[in-house]
Amino acid sequence: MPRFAAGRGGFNLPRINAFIKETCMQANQAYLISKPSNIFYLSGYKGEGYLLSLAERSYIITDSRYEEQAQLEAPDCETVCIRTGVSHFDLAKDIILSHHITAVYVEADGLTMREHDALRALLPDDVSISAMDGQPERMRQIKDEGEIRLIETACHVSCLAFEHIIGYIKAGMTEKQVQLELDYYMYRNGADKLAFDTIIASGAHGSLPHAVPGDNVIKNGDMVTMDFGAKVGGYCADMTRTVAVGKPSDEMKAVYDTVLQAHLMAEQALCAGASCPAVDSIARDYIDEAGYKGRFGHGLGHSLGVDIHEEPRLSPASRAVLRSGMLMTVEPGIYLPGIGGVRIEDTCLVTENGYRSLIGVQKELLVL
Ligand SMILES: [Mn+2]
Repeated sequence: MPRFAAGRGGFNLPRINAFIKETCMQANQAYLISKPSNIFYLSGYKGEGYLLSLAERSYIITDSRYEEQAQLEAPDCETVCIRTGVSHFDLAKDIILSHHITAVYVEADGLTMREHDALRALLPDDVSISAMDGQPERMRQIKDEGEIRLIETACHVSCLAFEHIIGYIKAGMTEKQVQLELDYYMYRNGADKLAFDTIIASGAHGSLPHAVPGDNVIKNGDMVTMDFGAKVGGYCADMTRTVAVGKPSDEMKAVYDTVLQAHLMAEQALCAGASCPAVDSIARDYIDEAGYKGRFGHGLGHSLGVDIHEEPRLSPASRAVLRSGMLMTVEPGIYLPGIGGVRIEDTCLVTENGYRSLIGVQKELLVL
């Protein structure tokens, strides 16, 4: 598998410059980024610490364990390291004061109250601290070509793992066995990490949308839902397939057909300009009208990228509109407590005229 080194060789200087533009950053302003996914997105750096971005220069504030890594991964930033008696925020304060910064912006969902209070106590009263306006997350909604390539690769690795696992699953295995084989296969075939903990849910366990694979033994006639994804070069894939091990019941077969139809109809509706709640309701209304009202409890899908769940969401509560370059999952499900569940999920690229699914494996019911 090809390896991708996002963050090497100046790749991120355009990102930092775009961030400066997006925030309309002034010479007296500083942006303190503490969420690892935003630090990575903007600078390329994957380790611990903070990114302090100023109009004229950006800094990675970290410790000696990460010094060399930060210099390699974020060559466009200056790396500064804490030492005994000098904390991350002491270093931030020195940079802030030496650049005559009067306004510091932080991530409202990135700093703990303890961190906020420590920073406040260190800075002079005439330096304000306030929440930034979600600019990194806003930028992350639209993926560039490099990001799309990484997500495609992550999806490809995930699909290879699916092709492998359908030849492996047998009645008598536990969910945990299937999970270990799937995860191991992804790691051996190009995954740097897993995008999230793999879900394997068999039989009645399938009614839990986020089931944790356990010692449940897969029985003949069970449906098995597998929700998983590789992470490659810092970017996630997300896919779900439900397969039958032996002939399923007529009831579960009908559930499968309904979910598949809802999935296909919703996917067809993906297009730049489509409203997120409208796409959600295509799948939801179909499932409701098929007699499963209330059995599809979660949203239809979500965006993904550096994180497995990003904005926007395909959900009734969303007010977002799809744009070209967004990556969205489409994952309707039906969950029947005590009986089982079905979910079918693709990761899709939204385009000007429609969409392109990055998950190239069969959706019609596979009976193993
Ligand atoms: Mn998902």
